[in-house]
Amino acid sequence: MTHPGAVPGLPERLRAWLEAGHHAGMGWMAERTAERADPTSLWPAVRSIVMLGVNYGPQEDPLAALAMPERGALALYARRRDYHDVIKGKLKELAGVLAREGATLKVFVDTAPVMEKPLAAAAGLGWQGKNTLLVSRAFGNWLLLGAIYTDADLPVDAPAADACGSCRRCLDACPTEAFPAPYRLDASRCLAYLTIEHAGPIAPEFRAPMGNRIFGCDDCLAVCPWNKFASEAREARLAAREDLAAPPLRDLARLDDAAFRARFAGTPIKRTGRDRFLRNVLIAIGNSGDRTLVPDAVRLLDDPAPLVRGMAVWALARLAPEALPPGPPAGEDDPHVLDEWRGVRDKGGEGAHPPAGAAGRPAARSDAGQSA
Ligand code: B12
Ligand code: SF4
Ligand code: SF4
Repeated sequence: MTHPGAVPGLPERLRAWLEAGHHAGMGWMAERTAERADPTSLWPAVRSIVMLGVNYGPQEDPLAALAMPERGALALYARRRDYHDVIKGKLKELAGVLAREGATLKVFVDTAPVMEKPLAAAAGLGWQGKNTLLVSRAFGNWLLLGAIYTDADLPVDAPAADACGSCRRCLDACPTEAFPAPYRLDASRCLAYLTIEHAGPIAPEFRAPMGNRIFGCDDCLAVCPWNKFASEAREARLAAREDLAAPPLRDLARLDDAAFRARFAGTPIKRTGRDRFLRNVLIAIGNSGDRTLVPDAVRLLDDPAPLVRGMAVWALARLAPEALPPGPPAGEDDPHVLDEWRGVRDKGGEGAHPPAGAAGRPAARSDAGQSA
């Protein structure tokens, strides 16, 4: 538990992040900044804040799928039911108890401008690590957060001290060099942003480093030494779905809109929509080195969605340039798709560069910034 003034300097830190453009295309982060950085601006009556962390610790190595380039790697949080629903349910239970004492309450899980990590750190759940996430001595990096604001005066906890020390594993593990400095993240370079939040084509420089990460990224979480104290998630409603541990890219490339919605119903993946997801799957196919996936990429050259057609061009140019027709089909007039075709022509084909998966491993940090 903490109080609304527990993190002085938050408005300045948020402003610096926004001024640096580190929110990328998330325009909503630049709106309602006063409410985000100061709980009393969001709700003047707030006196105390209860922060909740829900453990979603993995059963196995969360990065195991990265060694299987013909399969997709999904962030751990996404391989299960949408945490928003689950945490909101838990917060409401807790809020019910406080409400019986006569308090007024508001419950938030990403639903309002609330800075959950610094508030959770102030409430003693852990500290913000150099990867910017809330790291706990008891659960490592695997806590999802939610908040209750209340007008009741509750006792406050002491904040937890930063225990990163001289470690910088998370910073060094990032495949796209998304940390301009410790404790600072430039979302425009982060694969979690690019694969989930970003709507358009992913810039070429990030495609090879993506490897087979098709929804989110756990690299800077999974390498943290504090995870040795983590335990497996106990909340049954957050149990991981086995079919999402490392799904074959072939199956994912065949999803139409209805199949996509059915497969990912109730998970955070559904939110991105089929076209954005297929964009990511095609980049993974391009990186896979698995030529049995060529027919699927060829078929997607004719997909109704320009985002998908464009990435099919890139994937084939990288995986099997000889399978790519000599130029765009007559009638192709989407500027993004035509750009991809131009890219192939100008560079003589991405296939000139060995796909990341060709060596049996997905692209790692050393691939960042290479031709893609
Ligand atoms: C926007 C957002 C994103 C963006 C930007 C992430 C970011 N780091 O800001 C993107 C899309 C990239 C993203 C990615 C992910 N996200 Co996100 N995201 C959010 C969201 C909605 C807001 C975060 C925010 O306020 N950012 C603004 C910046 C300015 O705030 P900040 O990160 O706290 O930045 C601080 C530092 O810069 C610090 N600072 C600056 N200098 C210094 C110096 C020192 C010494 C210190 C200590 C601090 C410091 O000051 C800032 C303010 O505290 C929150 C939910 C919420 N409402 O809080 C979830 C949230 C942070 N995400 C979450 C998760 C799980 C993820 C992913 C792991 C998902 C995945 N596997 O793909 C990745 C992790 C990437 C990463 N390393 O951060 C969880 C994190 C849980 C936890 N244990 O921390 C949250 C809290 C959602 C939830 N309800 O559980 N996310
Ligand atoms: S989530 Fe992945 S891409 Fe984003 S900062 Fe962490 S390691 Fe880098
Ligand atoms: S990996 Fe190291 S530097 Fe990064 S959050 Fe964990 S302890 Fe801190």
